[in-house]
Amino acid sequence: MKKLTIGLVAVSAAFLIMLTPSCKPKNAGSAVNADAAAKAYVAPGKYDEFYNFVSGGFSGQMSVYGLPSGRLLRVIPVFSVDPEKGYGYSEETKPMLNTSHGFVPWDDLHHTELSQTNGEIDGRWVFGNANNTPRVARIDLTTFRTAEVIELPNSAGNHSSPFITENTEYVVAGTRFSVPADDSNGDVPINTYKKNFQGSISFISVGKEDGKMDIAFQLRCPGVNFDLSHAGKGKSNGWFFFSCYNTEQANTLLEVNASQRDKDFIMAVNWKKAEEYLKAGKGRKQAVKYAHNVYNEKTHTATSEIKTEVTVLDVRELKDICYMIPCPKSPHGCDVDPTGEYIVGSGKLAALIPVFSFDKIQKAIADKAFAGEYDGVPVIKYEAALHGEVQKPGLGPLHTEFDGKGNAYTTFFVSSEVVKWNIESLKVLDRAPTYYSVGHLCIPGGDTKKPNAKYLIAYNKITKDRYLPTGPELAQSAQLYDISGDKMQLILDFPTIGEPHYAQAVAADVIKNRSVKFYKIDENANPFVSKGEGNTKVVRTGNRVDVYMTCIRSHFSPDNIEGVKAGDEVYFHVTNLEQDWDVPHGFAIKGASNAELLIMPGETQTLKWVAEKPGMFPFYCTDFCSALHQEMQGYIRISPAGSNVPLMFSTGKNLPAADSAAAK
Ligand code: K7E
Ligand code: CUA
Repeated sequence: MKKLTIGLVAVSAAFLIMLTPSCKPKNAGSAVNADAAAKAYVAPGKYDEFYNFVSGGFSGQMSVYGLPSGRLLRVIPVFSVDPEKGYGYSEETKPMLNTSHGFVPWDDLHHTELSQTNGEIDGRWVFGNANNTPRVARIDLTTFRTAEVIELPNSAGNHSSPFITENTEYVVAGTRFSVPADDSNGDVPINTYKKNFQGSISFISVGKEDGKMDIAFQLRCPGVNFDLSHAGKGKSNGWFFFSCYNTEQANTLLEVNASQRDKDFIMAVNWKKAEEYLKAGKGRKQAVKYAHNVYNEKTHTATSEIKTEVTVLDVRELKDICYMIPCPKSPHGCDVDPTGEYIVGSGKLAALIPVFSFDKIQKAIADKAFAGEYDGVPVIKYEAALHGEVQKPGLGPLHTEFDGKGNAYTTFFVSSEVVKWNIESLKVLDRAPTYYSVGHLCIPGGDTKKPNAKYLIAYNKITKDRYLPTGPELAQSAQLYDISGDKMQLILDFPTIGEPHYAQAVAADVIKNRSVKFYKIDENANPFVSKGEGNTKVVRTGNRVDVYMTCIRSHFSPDNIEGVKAGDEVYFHVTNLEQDWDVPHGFAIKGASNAELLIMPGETQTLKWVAEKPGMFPFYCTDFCSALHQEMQGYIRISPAGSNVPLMFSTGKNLPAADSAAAK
């Protein structure tokens, strides 16, 4: 949160001040006692009970923690290059970061969403959103790798994303920024927002077996900011709910100008209806450009395809797809309880939490209990949709998850706490301080039909004095609570990578036995594979040199290469011949301007390296793989352009002497 600029005036100043983080809660020092700490203790050699998939925020990655220990198990590169793993640097993975804007090496990942079957987490995939250059990624949980990335046209700031339907039929993504449509002239005055800007929601279909994503259709919506969303479930399956702010349609100083109205909206979307219209041919084909990137597990190679068309349904014309439900005030989170009956809006600037009833929404639609239209979309009367309000819950409600026992847990950014309340009675039952301003929260399965409500994790935006100082920026933090009893009990703090937003967790058993241990070398279909040392070679084509290399404990083959010349483009295609769990080898070469390779057993990865000048260039394995890891190395000799040193390579024996100077 930024400090208030002097000069901003009265109207919203009080609310804005509310939004700045609170001071340090009292008793911050003694939050955890030894008994509580024992609950988070996972003995050496023991596994955690849960996997926790945490968004990395502006790191663009996703991190995987074990719970309850809070141990960091892995960082999965998704939308940002990761030199540690060669992601976005190896020739095979570069296409994953291709977009209609070209290669984009960074993004901002806010939300993780695990795939579901029948409204329960099935452990197959986890999705993530790119907030900046709008994309959705699918991570395969057999490999913990990004398997697919799809870009979203007509979007900017893909924030209310990626949320899924209860059988993962769709991953849904709403644009944060409204912008002119991609096929219209965007070169218009900014203050023509009301006339020229539009909202867009993408329904991305997901292949039942292979998970393959495709943009099934988009909804053209009023120009507002879509913030978050969740699918209906059970009785409300077939519907999707989006929080909207800036219904003022302001285009400048939103902190004031988008806080004018007493109520913004939750937009209810009948996606089954949209499907009917789509079938009936009511969609308009629109010319657009977006990238669709897929990683092939057989070739260990990604491809990127630019697609050129989407089908758009205009909700201002097809009146019974979307309905606006007034929601106080600048709603952020939009969460649906496990029964599918209750929809919770969390107005950042509201002093209460409104809870809407799906049955009442249906009745209001049937009775036409409307209070007019908003930009062509019917507005349901607030009272007609409302189940009730939680009164005085706290300040700055953001997000809600559920325990499956009739209770909801809401985070409060301003008052820095998690508040437990009963969904039926709307009574506050418990509150627990967080240290400090909390954003999202996660209960394993907490947005599904079957929460596993043993723990709750709060993801905090600001940690102040929880950790040792680390310069001007402190570690971001997660806090773990035991919620198995009536009262929440804080049991652990752990720092996180980047800035955590949403996270999801699932019982370890759902995932751990599916984990791939290594790639079968026989099935390696990378065009540059060497399936044994006997197949290794070095091939020159003009000034391109392809090195077909293998690695196995503890040498490369070839490990002596001569006859490469300054200016040559050298492609090291390194195949890891190991067929054992957890024996990666690394490959790094002096002067490489990209990264290392980290090659999994049975895999082939390629590093491009330009031989800039004559000299001797060592390469080595970066991953400690055996007692003789430090011996795992080699040399490539670079001769001047035009030299006569013949192309030669070997392992375990000397190359015939060729003297570059003498050969001239
Ligand atoms: Cu951090 Cu989900 Cu981007 Cu709320 S959002 S906190
Ligand atoms: Cu291979 Cu170290």
